[in-house]
Amino acid sequence: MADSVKQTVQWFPGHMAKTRRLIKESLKQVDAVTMILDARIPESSKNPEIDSLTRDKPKIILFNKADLADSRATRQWIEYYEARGSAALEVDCRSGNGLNKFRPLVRDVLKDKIRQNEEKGMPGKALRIMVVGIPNTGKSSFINRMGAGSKAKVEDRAGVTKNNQWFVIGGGIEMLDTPGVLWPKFEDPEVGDKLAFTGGIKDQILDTETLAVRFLAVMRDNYPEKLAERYKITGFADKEPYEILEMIGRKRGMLISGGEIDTMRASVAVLDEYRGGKLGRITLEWVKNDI
Ligand SMILES: Nc1nc2c(ncn2[C@@H]2O[C@H](COP(=O)(O)OP(=O)(O)OP(=O)(O)O)[C@@H](O)[C@H]2O)c(=O)[nH]1
Ligand SMILES: [Mg+2]
Repeated sequence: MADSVKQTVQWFPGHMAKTRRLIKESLKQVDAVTMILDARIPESSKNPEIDSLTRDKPKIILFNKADLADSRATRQWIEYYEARGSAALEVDCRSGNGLNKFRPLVRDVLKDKIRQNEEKGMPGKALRIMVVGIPNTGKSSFINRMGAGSKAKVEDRAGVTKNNQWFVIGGGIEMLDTPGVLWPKFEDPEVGDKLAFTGGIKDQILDTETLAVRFLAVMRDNYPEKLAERYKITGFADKEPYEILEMIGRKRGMLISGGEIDTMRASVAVLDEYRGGKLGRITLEWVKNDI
C-alpha cells in the first residue's frame, strides 16, 4: 500500500482485533449477513477476513455503485458469488435502484428460518441482518435508503455490543451497521491504488499525479475507447501513461507559464471525472476464471 494510504487509513492491530471481536459477538444476534462491495472494485473493496469471520451465516452480496460499474462485469460477479452459494444483487444506493429486490431476497434466503419461527409460534419474529463493508462502500446510504429516511434505533443490547444500533427497515427486517471498522487488504499496493482511484481513500496532493498516471495505464489497457471518447485523443495505445496525461492536458488547454502542460491540473481532472462517472461505467476488477 502506498505511504499516503497508510498515513490516511492507519488501521492498527488493536482496532482490527476489536472489530473482529465485535463482529463475532454481534453475529450471534443475526440471521444473515449483507456484504456491501463497490461494484467497480469487488476484490479491493472486500475485507480479507470477512468470509472466514461470517462463514456460518447466509450471505447476501450487494454490488453497490453499480451505476458507475461496467454492467457486464457486475453480472459476472453476481454469477460468481451465486455459484458459491451467496445471494447477490446489483444496487445503486444513491438513487435506490435495485433496492426493491432486497427484502424479497432476504425472505427467500431466510425461508427456512421464517418457517422455523412460524413453527415455534413466533410468525412475526424479526429477521436480523448485519451489514458489513469497508469504509465508503455505501453502508450508511444503504441503511438510510432502506429505511426511507425514517431511521429507527430499536434497542441497545447488553454486553460487548451495547453500542450496536439496530434499524427497522420494514418487511419484518432489522439491520445492524458494521460493528467496528473493517479494513481492506492493505498490504497489497494494487488494492491501495484502486481504493484511491475510486475515492475510497483520499489521495494526498503529492500523490495525485502518480495516481493519475497509474490510472491512465489501466485505462489505456482496458478501456481505450472511453479515454478516446472523453478526451478526444487518438494514437495512444503504445504511449507511456505520462504522455497520455500530457495529451489530455494539451487537449484541455491546461497550460502553465512557458506553455508547459499543467499535468497536475490534468491529473485532478482525470481522477475527478472518473470518480464522478464521467468517463463512463468502468470496472477495474473482473472475475478471473471462467465459472
Ligand atoms: N454513484 C454512487 N455513489 C454512491 C452509491 N452509494 C453510496 N454512494 C456514495 O459513496 C459515498 C460513501 O457512502 P456512505 O454511505 O457514506 O458509505 P459508508 O460505507 O457508510 O462509509 P463509512 O461510514 O465511511 O464507512 C457517498 O459519497 C455516497 O453518496 C451508489 O450506489 N452510487
Ligand atoms: Mg457510514
